Amino acid sequence: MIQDKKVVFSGVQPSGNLTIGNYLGAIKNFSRFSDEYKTFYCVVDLHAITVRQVPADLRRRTYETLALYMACGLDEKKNTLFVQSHVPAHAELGWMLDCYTMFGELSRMTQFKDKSQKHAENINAGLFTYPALMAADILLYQTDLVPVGIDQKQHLELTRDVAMRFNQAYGDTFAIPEGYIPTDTMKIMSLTEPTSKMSKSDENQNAVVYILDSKDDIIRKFKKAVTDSEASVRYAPEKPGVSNLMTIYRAFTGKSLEDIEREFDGKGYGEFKLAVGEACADGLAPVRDEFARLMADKAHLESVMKAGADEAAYYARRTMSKVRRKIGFVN
Ligand code: ATP
Ligand code: LTN
Repeated sequence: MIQDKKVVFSGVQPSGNLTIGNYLGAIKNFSRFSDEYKTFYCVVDLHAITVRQVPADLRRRTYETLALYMACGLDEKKNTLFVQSHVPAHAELGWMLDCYTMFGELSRMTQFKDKSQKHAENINAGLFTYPALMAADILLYQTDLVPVGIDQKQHLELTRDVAMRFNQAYGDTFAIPEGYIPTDTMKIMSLTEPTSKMSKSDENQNAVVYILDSKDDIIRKFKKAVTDSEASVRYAPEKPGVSNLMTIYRAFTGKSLEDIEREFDGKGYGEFKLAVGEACADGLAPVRDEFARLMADKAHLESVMKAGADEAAYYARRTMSKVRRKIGFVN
C-alpha cells in the first residue's frame, strides 16, 4: 500500500515482437487499474538478457514495448512507466533475494525447464535465478496485485514464498502480492499447435499473431490456423484449435461463447476464421495507429521513461533502506 492506494506491478520482456497473447493475457488489462491503484508497468530488459539478444534489437524493442504500453491505453500521467535497468534497485534486491531463494525451488520452475531445453547452448545462471529477480521487481514496490497470464502463476507463488520467508526472518518488510489472472484470456494458444502457448519467441511466424501485424497478415494467419475435421464451431477440450479461435473472437467482440456457436451454426470454418481475423485486425487497428504515432517521437518516449524511472526509484529506495537495515548492512 502506498499513500492509501493499493499497488499494481507488471512487466513484459522486450525480447521479441509482442503477440496477441501478451495483449489479451496481460497488457490489455493493465489500464483497468490506472484510476484506483498506484500502478507500475515495467519493460523488464534485465530479464530479457537471460536469453542472448542482439544489442540493436534489444534497444529498439525497449522503446517499442514502452510505446505499446502507451498505445494500449496506459497514460503516462496516471501510470508509472519505466525500464527495469534504469532503476538499479531491481538488480540489487534481486541479488539479495537470490540468497533467500532455494536451489530446489528454482529447479522446479517449468519456465526454466522449458527455456533450458530451448536454449541448451546457453543455460546461464541468470536463466536459473530469473524468478528471484522477478520477485524483486514485485516486492520493491510493496505490490498488492500482479496482472499476468497463467504461465506466470508459478513465479508468483515463488514470489509470495520468498516474501513470507523474509518477513518471517526479519519481521514485516514486504507486502504479500496476489496474482490477477484473467480467466477468459489467461492462455492464448499457438495457431499452428493449439495445445501449446502462443509465444513471442516461436520461430514459426504462422503460429503467432503480432499486435503490429498488418490486417492482411492477420487474416492470412487465421485462415491457416489449425482446426479439426468436424467442421462445427463448438467450444470443447477435444477441439483446442477451434476453442482457441473462439476465445480470441470473444475477446475482440465481447460476444459470449453461446452467441458465437449460434452465429456460426451450419457455417464452415472458412467463414468463421475470416470473421475472427477481421475482428482481431479491427480491434488492433487503433493500437497500431497510436503505436506508429508514438514511435515517431523518440524524445517523448525518452522523457516518459526518465520520469517513470525517477518516480519508481523514489518508491524503490524506501523499500531498500528497510531491507538493508533488516539484513544488517551498515548504513
Ligand atoms: P517468451 O516467448 O519470450 O517467453 P512471452 O511471449 O511469454 O515471452 P513475456 O514477456 O514473458 O512474453 O510475457 C508478458 C506477459 O504476457 C506475461 O504476463 C505473460 O503471462 C503474458 N502472456 C504471454 N503469452 C501469453 C499467452 N499466450 N496467453 C496469455 N498471456 C500470455
Ligand atoms: N516473468 C514475466 C515478466 C516479468 C514480470 C515481472 C511480470 C518480469 N518481472 C514482474 C510481472 C511482474 C514473463 O516472463 N512474462
